[in-house]
Amino acid sequence: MAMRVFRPGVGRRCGPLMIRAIVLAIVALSPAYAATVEGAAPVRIVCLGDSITQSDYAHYSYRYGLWKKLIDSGASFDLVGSMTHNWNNSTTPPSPQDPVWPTYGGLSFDQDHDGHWGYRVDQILDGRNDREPYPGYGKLSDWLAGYTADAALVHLGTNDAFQGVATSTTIAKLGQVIDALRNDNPSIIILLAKVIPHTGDITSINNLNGQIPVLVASKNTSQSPIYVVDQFTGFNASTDTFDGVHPNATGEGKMAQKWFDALRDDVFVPEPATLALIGLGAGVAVLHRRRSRG
Ligand SMILES: [Ca+2]
Repeated sequence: MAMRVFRPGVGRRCGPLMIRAIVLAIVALSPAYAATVEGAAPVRIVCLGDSITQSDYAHYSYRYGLWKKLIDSGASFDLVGSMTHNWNNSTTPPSPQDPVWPTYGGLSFDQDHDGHWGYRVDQILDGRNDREPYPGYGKLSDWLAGYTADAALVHLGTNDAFQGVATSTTIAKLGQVIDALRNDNPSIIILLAKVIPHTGDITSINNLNGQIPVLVASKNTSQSPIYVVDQFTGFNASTDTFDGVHPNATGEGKMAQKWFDALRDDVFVPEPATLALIGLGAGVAVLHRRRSRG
């Protein structure tokens, strides 16, 4: 099984008949991912964020559950990023200390990511000077020099909200993150999160999340589409975190599912199923015209 990358904009031009045909094809060929594309290049996915993306040495991170779901789907993918370790709860240059991720399907967890513990959005853009040479020091343009992503899962703004940064500032900086990602890949597909809640006063989180769809609407393009991924709804900070902020196993599972659903819907499509549906749609269209003439 393999999925391929969605071509931005193509789906948006489908007419009602083609959409109906695609739905029929997917139903006919379910499971939807029982499709194979030989030789398709892996879709490079970066998980970009703060500690909620990185997670610490005692927790797998949502990335592990997402990785397993992508494997199960048959997707051809590669997690990318400048980071390969979780946070070790130390402010001094550490020796790596990670959870022991179980192998899955005979594969070892792909640890590449760009989750940076404690980072605000402006620090993602500009770096921070209080952490060198701690892993994670640096900034997005530096990190992107080492890889290119086809899709970015962005969960940022929590630290900004904690530290009282104005929502308008955070949103403006998130817009610059989008610009930086596009500077590295003009056709990147961006999944931008409404961030998860924490157990404190979440007024600022709510304010931020309320502006995420506005930002997405203002920055969305056919070449580089952006989609809102609502990580907030359904996430219970009391029961889905281990410290009121960072996801525990159930929280990681919820986040992984939301990201996976978005990747499935907005980044990957089952190629043969799509082709079959288009073919079916064309046949139906021809049939319809003949009947009309006849
Ligand atoms: Ca990788």
